[in-house]
Amino acid sequence: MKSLKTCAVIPAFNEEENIGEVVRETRKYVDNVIVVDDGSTDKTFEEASDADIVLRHPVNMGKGFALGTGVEKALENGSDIFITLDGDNQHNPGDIPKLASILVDDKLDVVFGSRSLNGDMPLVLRFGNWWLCKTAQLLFGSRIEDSQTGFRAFRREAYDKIRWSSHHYSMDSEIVMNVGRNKLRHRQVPIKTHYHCRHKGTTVVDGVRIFLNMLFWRVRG
Ligand SMILES: Nc1nc2c(ncn2[C@@H]2O[C@H](COP(=O)(O)OP(=O)(O)O)[C@@H](O)[C@H]2O)c(=O)[nH]1
Ligand SMILES: [Mg+2]
Repeated sequence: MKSLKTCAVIPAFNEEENIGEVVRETRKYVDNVIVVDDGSTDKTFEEASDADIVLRHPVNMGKGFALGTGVEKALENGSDIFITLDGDNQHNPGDIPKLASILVDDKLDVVFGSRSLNGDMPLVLRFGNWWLCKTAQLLFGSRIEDSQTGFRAFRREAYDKIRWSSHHYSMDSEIVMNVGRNKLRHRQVPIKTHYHCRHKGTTVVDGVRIFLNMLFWRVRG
């Protein structure tokens, strides 16, 4: 991938314990790292300082909004390939070359890092994820096995069709909807995930909200 510029965009909300390591690992695999500190009240901003760019929302806006802020910056920066991954160390940055090279070599629009739904994933997440994937398939024709993954790669040219407007966790399903509706070329690639401390993360209420949003998008057309 000689001439294509790669950029990782990492949303982070109160991730002072994880973001430093995520940034240092991610730097090994991309040209630029952008962190969006989403109104954290801890030392996330300072801990992210090894990134090329650290943006800061004055107040918490939600993961979807934070990723939007980061991708807009990466576009300005002239990046060609965007990789999104979480700032809580759940993803392995070492998987980035795999996602990016499949995207480029197979001339795809999006590559999803797909977590195993029968491995370490806690039961409630596994069921919720399955349910949301089935809903997306029925409503939008998207055949994605892990629609809630935050680890994905896409190319600049596809961003207009992928672009989401959800501020919170529904953004992952909105991308899946956009892939189905716009028939974007995509692939799912297995990735490893760690489920360490789950003091935060998607809840059942988030799952219901995502489901209702999908119904709304379907009706709105
Ligand atoms: N929970 C939460 N995470 C956010 C927010 N803004 C950015 N993030 C980041 O988004 C990523 C995924 O969030 P997380 O809560 O771990 O969700 P999950 O693991 O996908 O269920 C993490 O890197 C968070 O730091 C926000 O408003 N709320
Ligand atoms: Mg998480």
